[in-house]
Amino acid sequence: MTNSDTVSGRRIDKAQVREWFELPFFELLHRAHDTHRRHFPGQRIQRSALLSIKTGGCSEDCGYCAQSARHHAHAREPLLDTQTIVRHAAQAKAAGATRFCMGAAWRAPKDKDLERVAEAVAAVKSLGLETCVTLGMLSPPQATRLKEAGLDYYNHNVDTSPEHYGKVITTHTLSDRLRTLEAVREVGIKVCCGGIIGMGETREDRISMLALLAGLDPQPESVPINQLIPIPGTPLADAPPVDPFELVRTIAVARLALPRSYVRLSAGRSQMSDELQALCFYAGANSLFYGEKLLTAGNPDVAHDDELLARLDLQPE
Ligand code: SAM
Ligand code: DTB
Ligand code: SF4
Repeated sequence: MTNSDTVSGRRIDKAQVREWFELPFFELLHRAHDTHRRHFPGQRIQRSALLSIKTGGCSEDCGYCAQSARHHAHAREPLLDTQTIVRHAAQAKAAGATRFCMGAAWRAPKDKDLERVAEAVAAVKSLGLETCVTLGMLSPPQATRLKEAGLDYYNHNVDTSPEHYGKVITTHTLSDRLRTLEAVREVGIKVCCGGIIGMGETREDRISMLALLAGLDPQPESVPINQLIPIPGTPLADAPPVDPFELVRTIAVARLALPRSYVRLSAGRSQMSDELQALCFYAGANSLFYGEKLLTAGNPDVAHDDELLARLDLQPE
């Protein structure tokens, strides 16, 4: 049975995901790369730009996050105006990004703020960019409003396994997040949903998280795999780093479990060698954040990424 048969033919449960994780490293890489090549052109990579449109002061206590008001405060910046957002989007387009993602540090947006974001989405979309926002929890009418504005993707991560979730975040639950994902799906916005590795979770947690993501029906179109960027002053500042080959395995299993999704090698690339990133691309990662800054933390500079992609003969979408 091929992997795609597995995907269309039966549920991807934890046992299946565990079996993949436990394959010999090169057998796993081989299968993941083969699956990747069956569903995507082998030498293409999608690039998304990211802009923090409202920074810091968030009510939630996510243990990894620089923007929680409960941790040692980071820079705070109120919601940017549409003109400023559009200026950044135009620059990102000129630099080569095809998707523009806007992030806001909210538990959930107020309706008046959502209206301003909807305006910004429509304006960014009119530049010919795909649009994505991540604003926290949404009500069904808010999802409808974003759909009307022309939003393509909503990012809302499950972040970790159901078992580990409560050890990282206590101010909302995984069920809250799943409810927002449903509201977004319901109105026909594409879903970007993934998680973080390196938050003190076990491999069993990573298995459980990937089984959860693979079981979303339909599967998310886009799956960001973030490696924790340890932020001083947050509870996870000293989390033990994950073995880089475990990251590669996680990407490879994500590729097998979600064969048609874009798998984005997201936060943490500044801390990775070029060689490690190349292994991740071979394992099935086919998207990245492009631009010097993520939301508050750094990302490789554009010149370095351009050179890396050229050295690997990867063509930007
Ligand atoms: N407030 C919204 C939310 O929680 O969905 C949107 C912004 S939040 C910063 C978006 C995602 O960024 C989180 O779900 C998490 O996966 C990722 N993230 C945040 N801080 C991170 C860090 N220090 N290292 C890695 N990923 C991080
Ligand atoms: C996602 O999964 N990763 C991005 C995006 N969605 C919004 C955010 C990464 C944030 C990294 C830490 C920071 O910049 O503060
Ligand atoms: Fe707030 Fe999102 Fe950061 Fe959690 S991850 S503290 S909800 S900005």
